[in-house]
Amino acid sequence: MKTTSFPRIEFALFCLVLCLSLGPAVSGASSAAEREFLPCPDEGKTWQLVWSDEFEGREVDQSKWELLGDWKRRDGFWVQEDSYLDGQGHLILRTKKDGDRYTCGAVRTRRRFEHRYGYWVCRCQFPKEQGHWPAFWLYIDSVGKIGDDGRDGTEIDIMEKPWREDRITQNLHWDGYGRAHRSAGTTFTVPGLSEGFHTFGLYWTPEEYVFYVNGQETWRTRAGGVSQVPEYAKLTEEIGKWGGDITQARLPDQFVVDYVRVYDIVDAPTSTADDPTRSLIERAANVHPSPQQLAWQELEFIAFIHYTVNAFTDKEWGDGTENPSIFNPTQLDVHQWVQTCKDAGMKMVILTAKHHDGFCLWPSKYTEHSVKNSPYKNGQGDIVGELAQACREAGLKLGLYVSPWDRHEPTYGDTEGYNKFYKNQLREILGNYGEVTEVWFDGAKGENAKDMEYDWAGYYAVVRELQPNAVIFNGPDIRWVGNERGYARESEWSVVNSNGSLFGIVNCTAKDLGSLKALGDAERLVWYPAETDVSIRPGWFYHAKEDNRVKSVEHLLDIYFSSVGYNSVLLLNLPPDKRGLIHENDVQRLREFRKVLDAIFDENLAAGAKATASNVRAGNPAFAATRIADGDARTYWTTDDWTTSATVEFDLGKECTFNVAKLAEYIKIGQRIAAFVLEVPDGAGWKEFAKGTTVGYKRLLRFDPVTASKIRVRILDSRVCPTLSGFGLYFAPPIKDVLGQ
Ligand code: FUL
Repeated sequence: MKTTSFPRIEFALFCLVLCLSLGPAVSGASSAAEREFLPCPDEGKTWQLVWSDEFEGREVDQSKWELLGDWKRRDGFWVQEDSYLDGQGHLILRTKKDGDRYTCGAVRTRRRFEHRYGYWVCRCQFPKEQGHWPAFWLYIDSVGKIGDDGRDGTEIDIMEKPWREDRITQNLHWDGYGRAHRSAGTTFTVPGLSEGFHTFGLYWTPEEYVFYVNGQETWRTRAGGVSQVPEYAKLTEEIGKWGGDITQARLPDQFVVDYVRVYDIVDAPTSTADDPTRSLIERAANVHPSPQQLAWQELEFIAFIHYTVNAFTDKEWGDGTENPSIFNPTQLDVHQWVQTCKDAGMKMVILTAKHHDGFCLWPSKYTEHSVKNSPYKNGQGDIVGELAQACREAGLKLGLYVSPWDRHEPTYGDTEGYNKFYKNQLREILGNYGEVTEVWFDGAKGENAKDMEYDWAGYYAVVRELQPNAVIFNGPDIRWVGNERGYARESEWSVVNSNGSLFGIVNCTAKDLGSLKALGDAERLVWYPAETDVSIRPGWFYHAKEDNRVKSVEHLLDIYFSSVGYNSVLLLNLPPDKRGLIHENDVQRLREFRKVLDAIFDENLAAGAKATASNVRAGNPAFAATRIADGDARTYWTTDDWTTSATVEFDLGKECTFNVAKLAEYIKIGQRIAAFVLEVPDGAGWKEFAKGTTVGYKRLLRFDPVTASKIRVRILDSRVCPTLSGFGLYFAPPIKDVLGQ
């Protein structure tokens, strides 16, 4: 390796470009992405983010990265288990001792993202110990080709740090690694480099490479003639003497990567600053869910369990004067509840741990009005604890409803006293039963309820402190769909303009929350998805007189298509009876409902269909139409920015008959689609057979049976650029055939 002396750091050759001038970014980039150092583009050009990983979530996204190993590498081994996410937005490449061998992590984007030119940048924090070193580099197999210098492929080391001191090296290697091997490089010191996070960037044009550290140019070169071929990114740890003596290292040690982003130079769009509508669209398109909101959305179908003294008094709202001795469920079986929910395909159970009557289903130490003074298990029962345990065993999530309106508690009405009491109860219930995934705050309050101010900010703070992964309903995370009938809006946008109030954030019952008009001044755009709560019976609580009024399968199916199928989560209530069991009629109806859902969605006739699109973002295969129906929800098709209408054609390979379609957007980066139609060939051209407005996480459509071997999705309108990460065609047989009626 040839090293040159440290060049002058030329401060003047870069500029700070705010993301706001970037044009809409197709990324899950966190707000950190809004302030990225980017080299100055030429007049009339701008930067566009074409690929990135912010390392959010819990698992490395293998549609982006290949985990290397397990195999020998230099003096150690690359093993897959040493490459993982820390759950705090970082990729960790760990170096450790494993028996008598040393292992470390390494990842690459080979065959997932290969790209030429542009600005490649990684933000990372270095390991502390000797004997191993981190690197961020680009590579392609043709580096091994001899001739044509490095134009046919060059190893581009944007950063390698084999030293403990504040020193790094940047290098180029081409014409293989044998006798023809050529290289160029630079090594230099940057004070403070060994502490904290730093960025390492490469601006690669057809004519030259410019290297940056923390936005400062460190090396500009045309060595090797400049690679003209797409290359992939590598983030690696390596063990070897170059990095010192590994036997002296205190292990494990970590190389922490905050993000990798790749930007391309594109024509600057007409300035959005002079065009308020365009700038609003751009902002709305780039609001995206938190990891918790995304995980919640993926649950799709969840259960509500309404249970309290009302099951014994035949009421919907208890008044708090009930004697706990009436609460006597003699056959209560949380396993029956959980199994019923699980069999129905529900992924979470939300229990009314305390309804408006104030009666607690756990033995709260803050009140006598609870199971501890009831005959249930002789006062030894704890339904919250029992349910939490049963959910854990069955792999279902747990949610808790704790009514702020409490008609029993004497302090209710005294703002200070009651808020203290309520927060104590929240702490008790959120701190003692393991993981809680959703906390349900009900705004209901009777007309004659005593006046007082709820401390919403304080309540939410308790949830965030004790259950940081929980989403808050009617708080900052999830909104009420606006009715209790089970129907979401046909155009259900998850991006809304908050009105600044803490509870509910928006007017949940408004007809239109998400259109550009509804976003209004758009001062506080937030991701705020809808949850659709509805009961399987007319009432929320069990009443024997409603045993024959359990909703029909047709009705439940209609609700499903209008909630899950309208970009919402369906929260279906199942009220246990006096025995403490979900009634046979409800269980039976849920079984039938599941059977019908399975009969519809069992076979996706579009799975693996050949797909082509009228536009693919930057012509990049990573965003090709083939990513839609590949069965992987983490890959998606998208277009260039401001290509707001486009078509995707699916070739099913054979004639199929279908009457249900499913579309899914890649909402991790926002919600975009505003209008679309589905079409099939009619001899002369294409004929429309179904249409819709928003898509979001999931859009389901029902229509009369269509038979075709080709189908086209025509996106008529979207915000900045549409995305699709899933597409399905299904045949729904008549319900009576499925149920053998
Ligand atoms: C409402 C409550 O008043 C009902 O009783 C029920 O719990 C429903 C889900 O929310 O606001």
